[in-house]
Amino acid sequence: MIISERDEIVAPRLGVAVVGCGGAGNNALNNLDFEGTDNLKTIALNTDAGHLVRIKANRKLLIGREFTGGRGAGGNVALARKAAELSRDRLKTELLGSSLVFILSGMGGGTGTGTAPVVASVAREAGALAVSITSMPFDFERGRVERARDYVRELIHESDSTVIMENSRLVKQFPELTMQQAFAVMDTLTSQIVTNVSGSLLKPSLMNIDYADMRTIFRGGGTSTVICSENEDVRTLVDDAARHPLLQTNLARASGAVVHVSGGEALTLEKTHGILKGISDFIGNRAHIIMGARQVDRNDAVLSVTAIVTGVRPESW
Ligand SMILES: Nc1nc2c(ncn2[C@@H]2O[C@H](COP(=O)(O)OP(=O)(O)OP(=O)(O)O)[C@@H](O)[C@H]2O)c(=O)[nH]1
Ligand SMILES: [Mg+2]
Repeated sequence: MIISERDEIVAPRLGVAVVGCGGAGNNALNNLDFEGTDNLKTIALNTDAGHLVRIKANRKLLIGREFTGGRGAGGNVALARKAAELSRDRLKTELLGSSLVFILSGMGGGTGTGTAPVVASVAREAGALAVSITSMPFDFERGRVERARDYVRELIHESDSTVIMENSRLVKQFPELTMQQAFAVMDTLTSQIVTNVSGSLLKPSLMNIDYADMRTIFRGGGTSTVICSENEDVRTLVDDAARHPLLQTNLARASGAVVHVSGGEALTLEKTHGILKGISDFIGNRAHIIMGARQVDRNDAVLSVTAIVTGVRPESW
């Protein structure tokens, strides 16, 4: 191809979409703070009209009204899946133009379990990288645990990468937490991952994450886990991240990681380097690691790190 001087070469603008599926997915979506992030779209999808009303999102899709009356799927995965399948075209229209789609859900109920794999499949059809973030039920949720195990495989199959957060793991680590507090921990983690990764793709950063690199990491990912920590001191920050309750102890098979560091004025080049080096040391040098760093508007000295580590299977599987 010959490009004349008058031709302007414009890099295509990246777009990110975040889709909340079912109750848990939409609660997590509602918790996100995307202020000032252009090119980011939030979509709330549910069979439950009453829950959708309470969610803030750029688009709200009530699906399956003809068979649920807008009252939720009541744990019926097949019904929710059918509702999502019938809404593929609407969904695809919403997702066209997004390079990265995060799909948020909690496994174990009807809507999140049945719709998240369909959303992931539509996202990929629309040309996007589909990264699902889902939670597995608490052990005491009985029937839901088996249902979640059966169906999460579908989600993994349809997504480029699936971040799995196990509620029961959190309980073992922090038995004093109430269920609502445990959900809040999960929702905060989801929020940090989604906002940091989107931010360092879309916002000007000290070190931007490269979309092509991220694609490579997530494409080979399978299942992933998340870690995060906050501290003023670099060493403590890295040690806490390494001991994160949701982190699988066996990182030997980790194939990649997307690591993001942020902080206010305290985030010097030396500290950024120290954190990134510390994190890559414990993830191991077999993994393909990409990094982003962004200075944010905060006037304390707290630094924070979040990472998605790919190729890590939950221990209990
Ligand atoms: N992180 C998080 N997890 C939740 C929350 N609420 C429920 N969960 C978990 O997610 C699983 C699925 O629950 P919901 O998302 O409410 O179910 P749903 O997908 O709306 O399914 P139906 O209501 O049956 O259509 C539960 O078994 C819980 O383990 C929440 O607010 N945050
Ligand atoms: Mg529901």
